[in-house]
Amino acid sequence: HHCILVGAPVDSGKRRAGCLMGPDAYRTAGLAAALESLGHTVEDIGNVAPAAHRPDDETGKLYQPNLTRAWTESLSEAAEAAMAQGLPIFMGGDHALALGTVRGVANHAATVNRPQFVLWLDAHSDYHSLDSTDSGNLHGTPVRYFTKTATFDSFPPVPNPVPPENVCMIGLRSVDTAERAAMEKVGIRRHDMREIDENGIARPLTTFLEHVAAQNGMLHVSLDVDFLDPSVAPAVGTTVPGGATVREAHLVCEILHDSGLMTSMDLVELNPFLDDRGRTAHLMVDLCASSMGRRVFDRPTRSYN
Ligand code: DIR
Ligand code: MN
Ligand code: MN
Ligand code: MN
Repeated sequence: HHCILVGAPVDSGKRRAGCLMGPDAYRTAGLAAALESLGHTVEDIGNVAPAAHRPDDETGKLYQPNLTRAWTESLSEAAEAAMAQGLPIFMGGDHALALGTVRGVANHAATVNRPQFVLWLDAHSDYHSLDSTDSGNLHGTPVRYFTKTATFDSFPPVPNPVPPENVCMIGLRSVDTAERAAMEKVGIRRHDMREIDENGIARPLTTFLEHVAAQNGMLHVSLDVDFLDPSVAPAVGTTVPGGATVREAHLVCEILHDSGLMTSMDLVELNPFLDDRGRTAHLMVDLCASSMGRRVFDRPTRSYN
């Protein structure tokens, strides 16, 4: 693959600062070299900047809506452009960046007449509307936005929404009441940690991937640091106990690679200010490497039946 590293130092999606340092933490942790060692070509295009915008004030319930809108505009453009050149990896930045990246990759998918799918690896469902959010933090809203299942006032319109049936969430363990009620009305594939405990993590993923493959879909993977258990990934502002283990996360990424379906990826919510000697940044780089082909041994290409 030709991997395009896109820095997205979005820090406006929630109040605790630090995600702006994410792109440089991934660079420092060796993301480009890890991908090159797997035989990919890598191009780091530097950091995207937010579009021109009016400064935010402290009125209103939403936190920094003007800045987040500006990021949505510039990242959507950058994502659509990068899709035409290779496989973009968006180095976040908090999860508000996905308002832009998913809007952009879905626009690209429409130009090549293929359906867009999204795998959301997160403790949270990020399915708030501008009305339902209690926190006012826009990192809790991208899935609602790119599925166009609510109106988002003065945000850029979504010309190519991702159908809710094309979204699969794995790792859920913190879903707000309003999100849960809204999700029950649509066909998002949602897999909470209890299901993973009972059945393993491979089953819901492979079922979803078969669905993506059957439709010749494009697949965007959005990996939130808090998908992982905080004991192995402490560098995130919204830790939730009971997350994926290191091996569960690698298995997801290894299966993704073997599927050959992933066409773009977000690495989000890393807050290097909260890290422990870079261990979370390194784990995220290792997971990205697994999703791009790193393995211990090759697997047999045939099945055993
Ligand atoms: C939380 C979102 N449900 C909120 N938390 C997230 O603020 O609405 N953390 N997305 O990563
Ligand atoms: Mn998230
Ligand atoms: Mn989260
Ligand atoms: Mn490959």
